[in-house]
Amino acid sequence: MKHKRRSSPLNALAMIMAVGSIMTFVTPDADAQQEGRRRRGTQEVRPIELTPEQVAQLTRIANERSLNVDDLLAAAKTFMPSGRHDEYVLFSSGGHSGQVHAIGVPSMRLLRTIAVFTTEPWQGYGYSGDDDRVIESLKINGKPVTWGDTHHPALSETKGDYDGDFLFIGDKANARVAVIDLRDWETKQIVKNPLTISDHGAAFVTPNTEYIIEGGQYATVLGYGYAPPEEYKESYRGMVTLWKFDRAKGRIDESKSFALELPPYWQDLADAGKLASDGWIFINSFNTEMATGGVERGNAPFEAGASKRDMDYLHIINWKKAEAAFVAGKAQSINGFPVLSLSTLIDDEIMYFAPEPKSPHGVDVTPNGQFIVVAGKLDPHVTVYSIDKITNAIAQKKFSGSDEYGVPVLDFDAVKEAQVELGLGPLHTQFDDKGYAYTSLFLDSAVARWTLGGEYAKLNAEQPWKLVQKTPVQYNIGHLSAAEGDTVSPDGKYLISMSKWSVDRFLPTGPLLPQNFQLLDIAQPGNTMPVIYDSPIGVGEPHYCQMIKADKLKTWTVYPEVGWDPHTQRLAPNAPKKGQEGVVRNGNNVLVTMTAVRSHFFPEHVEVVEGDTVTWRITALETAMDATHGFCIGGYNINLSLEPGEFAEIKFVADRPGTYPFYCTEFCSALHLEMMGYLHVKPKSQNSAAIE
Ligand code: K7E
Ligand code: CUA
Repeated sequence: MKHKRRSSPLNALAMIMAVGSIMTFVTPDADAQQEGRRRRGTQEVRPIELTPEQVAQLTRIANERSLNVDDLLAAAKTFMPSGRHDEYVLFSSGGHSGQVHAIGVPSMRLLRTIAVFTTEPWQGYGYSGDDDRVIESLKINGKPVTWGDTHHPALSETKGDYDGDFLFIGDKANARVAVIDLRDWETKQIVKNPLTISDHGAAFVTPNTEYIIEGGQYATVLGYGYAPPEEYKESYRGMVTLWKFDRAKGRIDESKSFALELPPYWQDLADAGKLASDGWIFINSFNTEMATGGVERGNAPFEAGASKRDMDYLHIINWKKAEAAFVAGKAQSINGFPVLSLSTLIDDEIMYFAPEPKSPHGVDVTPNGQFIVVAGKLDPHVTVYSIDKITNAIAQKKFSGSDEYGVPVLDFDAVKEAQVELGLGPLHTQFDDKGYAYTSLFLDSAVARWTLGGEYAKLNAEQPWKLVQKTPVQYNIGHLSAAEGDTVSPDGKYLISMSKWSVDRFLPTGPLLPQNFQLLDIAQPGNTMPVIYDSPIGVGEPHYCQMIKADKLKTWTVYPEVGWDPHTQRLAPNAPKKGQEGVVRNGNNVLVTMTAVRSHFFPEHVEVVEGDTVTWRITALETAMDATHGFCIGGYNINLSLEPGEFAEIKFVADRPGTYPFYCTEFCSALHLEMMGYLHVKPKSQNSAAIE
């Protein structure tokens, strides 16, 4: 039943007429906007030859701006003329901003932030009123946890190569994993690990994205249990979870996912084997001392207790055998989630340990899968293991003993391929196409280039397993990322140094300074590896990023059909259609059916009564690229982003009477400011006279 205010000067007929007159007025505006864009295209590309006058001009500008020749070359390598697109896209974690940032390479321009674990109004992420889908997905034990600490993004892979379909990322603070669909660059799913509070080794994928790996970090009593620190060894446990990915659905299938119980060491980063090592997962650990800290009780602090031993354990896990044990029903349920016990891991020969030097951090598998590189944090070397040596040692039972929980420990010398001294504080390693590896040196503030051995030795002029050079970075690099650097066929060319401290690199921004992403040109072999761009990252503290060739992405620029629901990636059956708009009351429930197109909402007046439950559906009728509208209702904490073709639904109880302007929050057109309307929430006391 439609209702209207008797006294309203805008009766339905007048409203329709007003809309009609605006439409005729608006159409030329929208067309002119499109036409103007077509006229201003990209500049023409022709080979250049600098005239003596131009050389003189360049020289003069360089001198005026105090630029040297290297600076000019760096500018030429990174500058993107207007309208030209970058060759690579870097998907970066946003650290405790909870988001993912997409950056073009080599220009280093920030293209977009993707809202993941933190609500974000520009994208209408978490601002659709009561029962918001995002808020629901962010709930832990019934309470919304509206931020995350994103560390490791992982692009989906097919045969060990980025396929450009999906991106996964872990939330270290809350042990969650998110799935982002790279057709519309939106978060589609968030799963919470039922075993552990926080994690770290997430997300990493197996070579065909069969599983998304989520490794733990700080041991707890699995399944949200409790035990005092005195019972650490008996009751606390580590874990790694294998989330099964259903590619056709584009979702993690929780019913086919399972975990492995690990000793209460602090598992750190993980990587999946590929090619030669396909079927294996490698996970670092520290605090194999099982220190329980307690400075307040006069004990050694964690930092000392957890660094006492010279060796920790590289966890070597056969995930195909683990999967077989899970399918065979060998898992036990903890907090409703299937877990393979430590004894199953030992009995079924699923997991082995290899000693690794002192509190390692990064573990990275070479593109051919042959070598596993571990970087030691407190050890100036990287330690390289060979998968052939590991599988031989397992077959020949070359063990140096077992750990406290009975896990067999492989003999270090039997599995070690090489150790290469690089410098202070090695953390993470990446690879290129010329047989080089690149390791971040946190304490040295440098990127080390070194040579791999085996089949890689023939790809460059230097001796295998040798440091080639170090490029200083500013300052204190954490992760680094090379073009297609985690695939079976890296591109080389570009490397990002994710420098944690920017100190004096940029204008100060108060006491909170941005991070510094530095672009290194790694195209030349040998000892040439200059930094060619510094990019302030003032949107969080990124940890890891991955760089994909832009032409692998199959991005939609508008939704495939008008009335599209991005959450289901399907046409929404109840999406409002043009001509069906209206306001329908059913008891205390009011259903608003609305469309949005440049430059009006239809309807423009919505009248409800205090206490009504309002369901409000909007379809953006636009089909032109970039014709996005917003929709906000001030005071009700509501804001949507309505991209071309998108359908969205909001729900709220109209619990405060008043006259609420709603408007389009995206400057969409010349008449954007007029793209508004009123929500009239009539006080209950005046209601009896109001409804016909
Ligand atoms: Cu080194 Cu979480 Cu990968 Cu930070 S981690 S840097
Ligand atoms: Cu639509 Cu502004």
